[in-house]
This record gives sequence, C-alpha cells and structure tokens, in this order.
Amino acid sequence: MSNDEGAIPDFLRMDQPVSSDPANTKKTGDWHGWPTKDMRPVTLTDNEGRTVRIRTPVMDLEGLITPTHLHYTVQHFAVPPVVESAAWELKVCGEVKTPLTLNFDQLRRFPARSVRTVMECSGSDATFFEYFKGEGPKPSRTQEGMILSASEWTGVPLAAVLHEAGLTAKSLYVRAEGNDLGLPPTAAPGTRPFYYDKGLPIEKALHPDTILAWAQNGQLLEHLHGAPVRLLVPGWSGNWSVKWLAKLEVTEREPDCWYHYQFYYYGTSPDDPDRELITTIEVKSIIIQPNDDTETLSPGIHMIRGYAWSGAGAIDQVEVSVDGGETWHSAHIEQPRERFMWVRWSYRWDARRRGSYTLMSRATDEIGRVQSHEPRYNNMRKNFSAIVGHSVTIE
Ligand SMILES: Nc1nc2c(c(=O)[nH]1)N[C@H]1C(S)=C(S)[C@@H](COP(=O)(O)O)O[C@H]1N2
Ligand SMILES: [Mo]
Repeated sequence: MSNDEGAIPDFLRMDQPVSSDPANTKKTGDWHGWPTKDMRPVTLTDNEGRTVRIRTPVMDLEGLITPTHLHYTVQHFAVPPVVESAAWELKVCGEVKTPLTLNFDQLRRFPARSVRTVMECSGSDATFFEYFKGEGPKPSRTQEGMILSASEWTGVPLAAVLHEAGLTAKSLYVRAEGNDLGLPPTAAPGTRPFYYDKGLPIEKALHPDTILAWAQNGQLLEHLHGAPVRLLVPGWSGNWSVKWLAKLEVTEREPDCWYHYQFYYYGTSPDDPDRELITTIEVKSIIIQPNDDTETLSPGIHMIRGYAWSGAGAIDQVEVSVDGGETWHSAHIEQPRERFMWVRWSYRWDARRRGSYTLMSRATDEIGRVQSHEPRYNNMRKNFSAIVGHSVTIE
C-alpha cells in the first residue's frame, strides 16, 4: 500500500476545515476548554495588578497533578526581578573542593530526573488552630483555597552538582540562597535586609529526589515558582524549596538562617530553648467531597472523597468516620500511591437514614504515623494537620 497523499482519507487530513456540531455555535471561549468547571484560584495582586499570591482550589481538583496555574504560590519578600535563563548563574561555594559557577546550559548537562511531590506550606490551615481553641470560626477551605498543591518537577539532583564541586568531611549543610531580598516585618530592630535562604542538612541535600528544578508539569518554571531554577526538597515543608536560586554555600555548621528558628519552628515562644526546626511534612488527610461548605445532602449513596499525604512516606491507610470518630471504616486508596505524592481516596457512604452526621478522615503513613485529633499547638501556628470534623445533615 502506498503512503502518498491520495491514500489518506479526508477525515485524517490536517488541512481539512474542522466542522463543529451546530450546538457548539452558542458556546464561546476556549474550544479545548469545554466542558470546564470554572476553577479559579484565590489570588492576591500587587499594586500593578500582577498576581503575587495564589491559593489552590483543592476542593475542586481531580487527579493528582495540580495544573500549574492553580498551584499555590507563597513568598515572604517582594517578587524579585525576572532573571532570564541566559543570564542566570549559580554559585557553588564554601566547604567544597572546587567552587563552581554554573550557567543554565551547564546545569542542564547533568543527567535529569522528574519528581512528583505534594508541596504544602507550613502556614496551610493555620486558622484551624484558633478554631480548635474555640477562638475563631470554622475556616472554609472551599472558599479560601489552600496553600497545598502537587506537581511533577524536573531538574538535576542537587547531589550531582555537589559531587561535581567535591565534598569534604566538613560539608555538612547546604545553604541555598534565593534572589529575593527583603526584611521580615517581625525581624529585630537593626536586622539588615537579606536574601531568602535555608540551610539543608547534607543527608537531605544528597537525597536523589532533592533536585534543582527548572520545569514544573512539563513546562519551564514560571517566574512566581522560582524561575529559572529553584531548589525542590520533596517531603519537607514548602519553605525549604528555595525559589529564584542564586547560590549554594556548603558549610560545616548549621547556618543561622532567619527563617529557621525565627519563623518555621515548633515551640511555645521565640525564646523557647526547645525550639525545633520544622522539616518533614506531617501525615494528613482532608475531605474534599462533600466540600466543607456543604450543610445538607439528600438521602442516598454519597461518595466521600479526599486527599491524604505525608512527608515521611507513602500513605498506607485512610479511614472514614461518619459519626464523629466513634467508628471507622477503611476507605479505598485510589492508585497510584507514590512516596512523595498525595493519594486520592474514596468511601461509598450509604446515607439513607435522615439525621445529623459528622464526617472525618484519618490517614496513616507507611512509617506508622497516624493523623491525630489534637493539633500540635505552636507559637507560629505552623503545620496544622489534625483531623477536622465536618457536620452534614441528611434531610
Ligand atoms: N526565594 C524564596 N524561596 C521560597 C520562599 C521565599 O520567600 N523566597 N518561600 C518558600 C515558601 S514559604 C513556600 S511554601 C514555597 C512555595 O513555593 P511555590 O510558590 O512555588 O508554591 O516556596 C518557598 N521558597
Ligand atoms: Mo510556606
């Protein structure tokens, strides 16, 4: 059979006009976007109208990957100027055998890898602390969105770059510095503006899934997510994943980064001698269906669905309660179930009887951590991960 033009049936030819069902003429907007549930992130804009903060409509998501335009963004200082990848450089210095300066092309000569991971800001769900203490209204994740998302990130292992520079017995921390300069509003008087930085312990820095990422969900990084290159530390709170990466300084002693013991810590006060650095993401689950604005449902079969994740390992089990935690039922974990990703889970609820119900979900990860009923209270209101009850009436 010949392969010339004439053999190609008309409907396969790319130069044919595309016809559309007459019903479509009434529809306007993006053709490839039909049908679409209108999903909009909650955004904050700067005084020139540019988006600077994004909260993810987690309650409306399907699947495991958060589309990039819906992925949350957080940063502490003003968004820094754009650095084109052609002008970008990364300095690798400190306790290494050979200090390096890498440009974008040189970075991309190392063998790459992709990592799928949930990213959660330590400040996610912070208002639940007040709610649990009876000092605030119940927050609505549906209306407020969340600083919680999941992406596939592509880049090179930080370990490859560190090995190129050469490690020594004194290479114990890697201080990653961004290109955003600022001064936290709560910094002590006299504190000078500084570039956002975090000092990663060498074990986590050398983990093969800790990468210097230049792409997210199949596209080069967007500026708000740290272009041209960011650090990505899967399993640890979002604040470790330094955006707009400019410098890696290897040190022997733990660097005194401001966002360590003045902000992202567990403790009772800024002077608590037992302050503990926040690292691994807690084990946590949330119910997305029915969403937390739903007050009533009709009698019948309802799917209770949600997400569950942990920074310490894959999710092993999710249980659901409809009676406020008296009895628990095993939920179905929807595949795939990956080390750093969240899972989707579902429970078929036979809700034929009218009455009041309190829905809860409880996650267990593969290292045996179980989501707790009590929040871990801390001065900075970080890492809320407790089980939240959601009341619905079947009527
Ligand atoms: N350079 C820089 N990197 C940063 C921050 C920052 O303020 N500056 N914020 C961190 C915090 S608190 C979070 S939660 C994540 C958010 O990453 P995203 O905006 O891509 O979601 O970036 C982290 N990386
Ligand atoms: Mo964060």
